[in-house]
Amino acid sequence: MHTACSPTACSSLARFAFAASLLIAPGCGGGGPASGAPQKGVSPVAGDWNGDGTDTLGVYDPASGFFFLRNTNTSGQADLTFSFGAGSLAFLPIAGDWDGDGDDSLGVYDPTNGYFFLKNTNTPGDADLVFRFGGAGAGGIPVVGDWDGDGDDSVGIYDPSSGFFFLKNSNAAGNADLVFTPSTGGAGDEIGGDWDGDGDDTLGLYDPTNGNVFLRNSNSSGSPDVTFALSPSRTGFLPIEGDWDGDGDDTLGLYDPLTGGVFLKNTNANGAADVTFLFDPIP
Ligand SMILES: [Ca+2]
Ligand SMILES: [Ca+2]
Ligand SMILES: [Ca+2]
Ligand SMILES: [Ca+2]
Repeated sequence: MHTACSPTACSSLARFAFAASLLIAPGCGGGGPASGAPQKGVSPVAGDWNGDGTDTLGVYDPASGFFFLRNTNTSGQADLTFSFGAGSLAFLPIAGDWDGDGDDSLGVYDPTNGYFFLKNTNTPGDADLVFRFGGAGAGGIPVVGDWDGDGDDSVGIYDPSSGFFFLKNSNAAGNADLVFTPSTGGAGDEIGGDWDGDGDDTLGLYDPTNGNVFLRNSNSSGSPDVTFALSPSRTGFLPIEGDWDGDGDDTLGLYDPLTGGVFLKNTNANGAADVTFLFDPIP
């Protein structure tokens, strides 16, 4: 669950037919929300910020390093606004339940050196966890999920240069716990979530050129278990995933960073969005 994609990061594409949830966006911390100027290069993140069992949207603004989180999937202003730690325009935002206490919080990944900066609370301050792990080199794309189904989310990296996923079951330095590459070809944005509601998160892929989604229910090489077309798919729309209706499985959605349009689907199947609203927290 929990992912975000920036137009730049996500376009660095993955080559395979399924993928995972990832997040991506440049960012960095600063004094306060930037004002004026166009700031539509924002990236969506999704998570259960208040621990009530449903995932909702957030937006990360790379220009200011601020996160804007909303606790309901409805139009309106952000319920939480903050930045944390030092930042860099290269940073990519991620979200997950790092400490397994039931709520999701934020993090950023620095693709230039492989370091993760994770925060256990959605508040300003220094990161609670800072580490990098062996396996993937620089230039990776972060993914997040509860790969082992033990109740906490941990990170992973997709290495576009090799096509391998490196997943870690703990948010700490060390070697990757799972290393594999998808067996099928394709390009798109990696996503991750608990597609089948069995308690563990697995990978998937969204192809922004046609809206096709490829989901895999196990973290291993192989063909996708579920394929469908997400709509309305348009150029520039970014995939998000989460448990929008709190029924225990993660499903897909799309965010339009230009208008703040949100389109959420409650099933991983063809068809129109079940929930649509606007979340455009940056004037
Ligand atoms: Ca929630
Ligand atoms: Ca938590
Ligand atoms: Ca876990
Ligand atoms: Ca699962």
